[in-house]
Amino acid sequence: MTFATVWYVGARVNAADGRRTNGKIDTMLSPEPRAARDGSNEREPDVRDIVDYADSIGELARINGADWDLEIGVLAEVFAHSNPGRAPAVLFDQIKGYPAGMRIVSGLHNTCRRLAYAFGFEGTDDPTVLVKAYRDRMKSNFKLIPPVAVKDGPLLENVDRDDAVDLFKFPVPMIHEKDGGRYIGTYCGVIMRDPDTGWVNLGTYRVVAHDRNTAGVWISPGKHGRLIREKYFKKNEPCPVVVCCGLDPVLFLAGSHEIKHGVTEYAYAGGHRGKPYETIASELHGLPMPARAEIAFEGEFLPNETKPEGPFGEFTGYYASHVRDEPIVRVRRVYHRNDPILTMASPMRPPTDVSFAKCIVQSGMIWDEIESAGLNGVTGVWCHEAGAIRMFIVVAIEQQHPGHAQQAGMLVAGCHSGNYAGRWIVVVDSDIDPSNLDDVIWAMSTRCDPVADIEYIKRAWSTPLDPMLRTPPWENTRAIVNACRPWDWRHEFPEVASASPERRKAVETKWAREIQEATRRR
Ligand SMILES: Cc1cc2nc3c(=O)[nH]c(=O)nc-3n(C[C@H](O)[C@H](O)[C@H](O)COP(=O)(O)O)c2cc1C
Ligand SMILES: [Mn+2]
Repeated sequence: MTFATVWYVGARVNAADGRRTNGKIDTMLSPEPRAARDGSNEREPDVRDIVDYADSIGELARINGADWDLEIGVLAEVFAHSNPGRAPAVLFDQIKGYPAGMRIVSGLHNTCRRLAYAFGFEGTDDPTVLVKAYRDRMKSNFKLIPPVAVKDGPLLENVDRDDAVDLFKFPVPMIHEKDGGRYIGTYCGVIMRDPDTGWVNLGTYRVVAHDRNTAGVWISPGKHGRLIREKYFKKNEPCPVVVCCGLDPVLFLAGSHEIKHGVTEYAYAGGHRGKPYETIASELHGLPMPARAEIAFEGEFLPNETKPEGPFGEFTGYYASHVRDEPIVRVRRVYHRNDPILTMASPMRPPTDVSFAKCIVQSGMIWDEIESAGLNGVTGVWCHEAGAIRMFIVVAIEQQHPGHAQQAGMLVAGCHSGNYAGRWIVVVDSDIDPSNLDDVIWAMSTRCDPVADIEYIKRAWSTPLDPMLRTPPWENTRAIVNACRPWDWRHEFPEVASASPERRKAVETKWAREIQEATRRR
């Protein structure tokens, strides 16, 4: 095993990282995609570009010689847990039993810098700056840009047909001991077309390789791919599908977030790139595949054929959905680049190798949706990694009217990006940094009466993956915690014991050298 690049930054001091901004974001990033601004970056970065970028900034670890069987998944976990939100991308090569060049990457975009690069923002180390940049882009100049079809691309460098199909030609990892199989699709996009409208959906759903040409996909009830598949099955027809399991972060983030029903994730991802994605029509069903993807395979879900699927680690950090019979895909085409890179998201107790970036994007999406719904005075939104991203969401507001905090909490709970599989929504005042758990716990501890200030929403959209649910219907309860100063006596609420910003600045300036010396990282 070799580490070509050893990458290390001292322990992460949660998202705020020692910075005290009193909830205010003091740096701005241009919302314009980089390419649109300076004309560089002729095409959108693909997986390899991001690997190279990570390497160029010292954020890539290389591991040669690891086993696909319970080593690569565990190493991904060790890296992700060693330094949450700051861990390097890990590129596995010379995988046991596979030719050199058949690679796997974990954590491709899971730091601020790599995510900023993927989205075309300037580099920053501050997650709240990125959240704000995302939201500014959505607010100012974001447009959906539909993909364009091209005839050829790197994905077609190798095409295996029918009897030549073998999913295990790739080093499909066995991630954890208790997993029910080798999962080829984790950091993936499952592409299907609505038979009535022609809308193409690309969703991230886990995909197991049952055998050389059979795959199983688990899709939660209500997810777009499931709604589409049900339309075919209702007519007793096979459902065409392409699984892309080597794709760039922007497309992955589009696929794994709640993009509106009827909007193709390609157009959302293209909007962030500022240019259309190039897609190639798949051979059998004409489904659009990303031309620069690493690996994709094509076939059909069969209406009456199932196989046991699971258990598999889930985003909550558990195996909650156990083993069930799920539809299978008969795989008839495999497309891949030379020396392909399988992209992997290793499911584990959070934080994970994708959760930091997911928190940033989901926070930005929720902020965008609640403002679009008319909410005023939002100063921050943060989804916490420890809350499995979806289950502990904090929104900060400048309270402006009675009921404002309640409105904010209800909107976060009810908007499309905040609704699925949630649990806790905490509303805080604008002097609280929502990404800083010390701030949030302080607010919950000192500005909230649990009896008066917690509201419940019952029968909300959850999933069999919710560890607290054992049987259908997959609905759960949300708690909206109002941890803002009570509106009606906010002016009499005890004052915070701290120096005024002016006083603090004056003292900090006078004692700058001593402060720097005393607080330097060791
Ligand atoms: C790494 C990762 C794995 C995921 N696995 C699944 C899954 O197996 N099944 C599922 O329904 N959703 C899964 N999700 C969540 C969906 O991708 C997400 O809900 C997305 O909105 C689905 O796309 P859709 O809205 O087009 O249905 C996963 C998300 C991530 C980040
Ligand atoms: Mn969708």
